[in-house]
Order: sequence, then C-alpha cells, then structure tokens
Amino acid sequence: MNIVAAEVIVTSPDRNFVTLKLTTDNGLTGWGDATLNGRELSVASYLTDHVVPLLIGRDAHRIEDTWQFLYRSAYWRRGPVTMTAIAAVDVALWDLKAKAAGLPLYQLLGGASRTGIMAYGHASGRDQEELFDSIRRHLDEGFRSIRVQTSVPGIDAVYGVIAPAAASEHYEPAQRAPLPAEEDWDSRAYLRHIPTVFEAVRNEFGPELPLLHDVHHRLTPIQAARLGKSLEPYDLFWLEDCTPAENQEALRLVRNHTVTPLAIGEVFNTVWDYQALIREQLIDYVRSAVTHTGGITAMRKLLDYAAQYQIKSGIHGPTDISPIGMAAALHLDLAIHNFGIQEYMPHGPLTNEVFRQTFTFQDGYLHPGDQPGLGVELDEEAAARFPYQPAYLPFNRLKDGTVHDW
Ligand code: EZ4
Ligand code: CO
Repeated sequence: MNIVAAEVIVTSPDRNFVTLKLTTDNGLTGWGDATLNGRELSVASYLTDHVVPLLIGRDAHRIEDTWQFLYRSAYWRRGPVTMTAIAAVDVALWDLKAKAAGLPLYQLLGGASRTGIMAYGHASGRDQEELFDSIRRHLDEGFRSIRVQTSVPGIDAVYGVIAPAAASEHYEPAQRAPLPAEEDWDSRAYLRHIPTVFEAVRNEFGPELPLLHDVHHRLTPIQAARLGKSLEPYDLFWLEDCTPAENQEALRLVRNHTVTPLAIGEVFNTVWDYQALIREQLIDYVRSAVTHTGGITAMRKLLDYAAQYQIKSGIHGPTDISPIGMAAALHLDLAIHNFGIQEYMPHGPLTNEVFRQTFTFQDGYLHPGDQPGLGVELDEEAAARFPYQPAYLPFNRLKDGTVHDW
C-alpha cells in the first residue's frame, strides 16, 4: 500500500480547518487533521512545501517508521507547527491502515476498553442566571460533566464567555478579523470571584455533577495554589492550565498547596513537555490534542507513560480540532485503559456539511462508530465552497497596558 498522492485542503466553513489527504495505490483515502488555531497556513505550508514530497512512494503501512523519519530527519525538533504536521500524517496513516484492515481504528489500538466516552461541555454566562441557564441547556443536551466559565466583576471580557453580540450556545474564541481582538484581565478580581461562582453552582446543582474550570495559563504559581485551595470545598473534577505551561516547576508549588486535581497540556506538543509533570506526579490529567502532539502514535506513548503514575487522559477537543482530529481522539479514548474524560464542543452545521461524520453523542457519552478507519470523510466539493479567512485568538492586556497571558 504505497502513497501515490498527498494534498493539503484548507477550508473555512464555521472556522478554518487544515486537512491532509493521502491516496494509496490500492485506491484508499486517509485523512489527517492539521489545524493550528490562528496559525493555520504555517502548517499547510510545512506540509505542502516540505512533507508532501517525502511521502510520495512511501509504504503507508510503515506508521512508526514514517513518524520517526519526519521527527528526526527534519533535524529541527518539536514545536506546534512541526508536531501538528507530523500528527496529520500519522492520523492519515492510521486511517488508511484501519480502512485496509476493514476495521474501525480503535480495533487496531487494542479494541474497546469501555462502552462509551464521557464528554464534558462548556457552560458559560455573563452573570449567574445566564450561567445556570447554560448549565441546564448542557444537561438537557445530555452532558454529564460541565466546564464552568463566567465573567468577573471588574473585567470587561473574559475568556470562556459567549461574546455579547453573538450569544450562540457554543463559544468560539478565534474571531475572523484582520487583527486579534484585545481583551482585559485582572487576576485579583478573578481570584476573588471564582470561588463564589462555584459555591453558587454547587448549591444549585448538587454535589454529584462533575465540574471543571479552565484558567488559560493566567496565574502565577502562588495565585494558582490559592485558587486550587479556595476551590477545594466545591470538589472540582479538574483545574486546567492554572499557570503558564512552559515552566513545569510551577506545578510543584501548586501541588504542594492543594488537592484540587490539576490538568494541563493543550499547548504542549511532545512527551518532553510532561517529563517532570508525570514523573513527579504533579498533574492528574494530560490535556494534549492528538492533532497538536504528533498524532495517535505519540499520544499513545505519552498516555502509556502517564498510566504508570495513575495519570489519566483529558484529550483537548475544542472546535478548532476538526472532526477528523476529534475522531482520532475518540478511537484512542475508547482503546486506552487510563481514559479520564474527553472535551467536546460540537461543531457548527457548515462544518458538519464539509466533514461527514459517524461518531455519536448520546446520554453524555461519545462513541467513534464502527466504520472502517476514523469514520470521517471530507467532502471536497463542500470544502471548496468555504475559502480560508484570516482569524485570530484574542489577547489580554492588564489595566496598565501590559500584555498578559490569554
Ligand atoms: O481556547 O482551543 O480547553 N479548551 C480550551 C480551548 C482553547 C482553544 C484555543 O485554540 O482552552 O477552547
Ligand atoms: Co483549555
């Protein structure tokens, strides 16, 4: 099964997506997600200009060899652009291998370890009433675990809250615009407010419902430690990305002060970003995306390493992961033993026209389906109707104008 064609497709139905299409001499098509939010065209170029020529004529069955070849032969290792490009190739090769075998991909990873994949949804609101409504809507949709984000008095715009103009249910942080939107931030106001939100949510919805919260790398270690401690009475499932992810040492300080479970890693791209975090048991959940961390091959190894320390998966699954990347995550979630939870933000209707999917969401559980391969096919005619549009994630400034983490 040799690769005869490799092509990069950029499409923007509800948002931008980059997809790698591999075709083999036995007539199979494999798909890989190469979407890096706000930096989409860099991965498209990395693939088209530097990787596609290397793939033609290669044996598509040699997944491990191809991964090692792309990682080592470039000389320049790691980084989000490189690891997203490698992930796209890796996932497309797994799609091909599973299609050739006539099996859903999870069967090649050891088969199902569970019947369904617990997913969490994103609830948010500008005030308590709006937040409670959003939580109720998620419960009605079937979600049994919920991430809670709210606005904070003293801050005009807060990550995770529906933009006032477009009060759609599912928040999309990246905005189509020639320049990134500027938001404001105040850590002290945030630290005062968030425990009151979780107290109110627990009082309203009871002790059972798993609740999650995302800090988006905005706190110092000691601030994060204080937040974790102050949220202990509300029994969070996890506190996510509480400090900037580059400094693994920071989590040691946070860990010394709180038993609130910690999750981190959506901006990580290799196992090396987790080396101390896993070995020293400083986290509880691995948040990497299959799409940004070298694909299924690398994620499987990372999660097997984590399993030795009872650290579980919490694979990144926002709308900027395409349905192809999402399906790859679901096959892995179903197969591994140390599954924790899966993030799930449903895609918009135009995205679902471009990406024909077979995965399902029922009673709070996702399942990748039983089609051979990933179970997602890109409709190239539909994709061509939605050309690329520049889009950026927002950024933060403090009151005095200093740029802050978003
Ligand atoms: O803001 O994926 O946990 N999920 C998240 C996401 C991120 C976006 C950034 O591209 O933090 O919603
Ligand atoms: Co996050």
